[in-house]
Amino acid sequence: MLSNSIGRNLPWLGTLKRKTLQTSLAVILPVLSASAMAESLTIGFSQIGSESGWRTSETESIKAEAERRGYDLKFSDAQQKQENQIKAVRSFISQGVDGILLAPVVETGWDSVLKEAKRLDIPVVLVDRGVAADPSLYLTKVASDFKEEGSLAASWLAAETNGRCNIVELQGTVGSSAAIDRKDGFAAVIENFPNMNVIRSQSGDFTRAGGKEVMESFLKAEGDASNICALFAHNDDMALGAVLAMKEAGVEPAKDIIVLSIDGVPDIFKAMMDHEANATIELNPHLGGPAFDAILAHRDGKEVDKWIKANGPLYLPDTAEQEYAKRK
Ligand code: GZL
Repeated sequence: MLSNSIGRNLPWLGTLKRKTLQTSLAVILPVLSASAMAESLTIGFSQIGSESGWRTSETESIKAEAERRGYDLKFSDAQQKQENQIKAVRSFISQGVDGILLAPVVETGWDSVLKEAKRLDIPVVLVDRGVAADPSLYLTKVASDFKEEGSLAASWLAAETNGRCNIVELQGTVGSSAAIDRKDGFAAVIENFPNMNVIRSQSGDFTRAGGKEVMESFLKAEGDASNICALFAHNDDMALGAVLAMKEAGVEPAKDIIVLSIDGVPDIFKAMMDHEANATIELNPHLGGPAFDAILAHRDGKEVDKWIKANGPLYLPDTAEQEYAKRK
């Protein structure tokens, strides 16, 4: 079809035999498609902050992927404040970027700024967390199923403790989809075990300092650790902070209290090698590729799924050394 149209519109081509034309097309088309692939985009990326080792890995991975593709990535670190993220998204919109990546610190409060982007047909891709907004307001979400992570964590703990365990829980950032859904997924499983109970639960805001501070308060409130069977932390950084608090209180982490968390950052594998952590569920930080591909697909007029999932497996100390070597 294309060969006919080229023949009609370029008379000099008319003298070429079909074979020659097909040869020409065989040369031209790959170049065209390659240049379409190498289309240089300008992308705005509103990142939450640098509260955890995982967050830093995610930022570095997305920046590296943009670099690899030759994109102009405009990066904003919101220091974990939603108002800074909204300001950054508005700035990207006024700069007329080709697409926006948003890691939403909390679930609510995004409708108006997402509508502003939609009005100008600037696709917004949610990376790593979700929003409580009309899905038509964003192109897609590239994130794990946090409920699945929570239920995987609880299922492992139930098997590990024969369904008998008093648990203290370090929740992530209040109002974040990661914290809300990990907590719900975990609770939905342990409610099937009458002798498994979350006896204390509080937010450590996904940071090491927060995890340490809250774990200190749990130990103080309990008087000693004998009534605590396990810690479930919504991320490794809070678990590592809690491990410090346990050691300062003379409690042996991973022995006196099981240490279970999520992210799979290098330091949690190091803690396993030091016999100070028991299990982690990997969270994939490499979200740039799927996010950028979704924007390209949108530009090509293709349908994009509303949720591009990337759940990871649970790791135990028996493979910690090789996992640490891969990640450090
Ligand atoms: C989850 C992500 C969480 C990580 C934490 O996708 O939003 O935020 O589990 C990070 O390490 O702070």
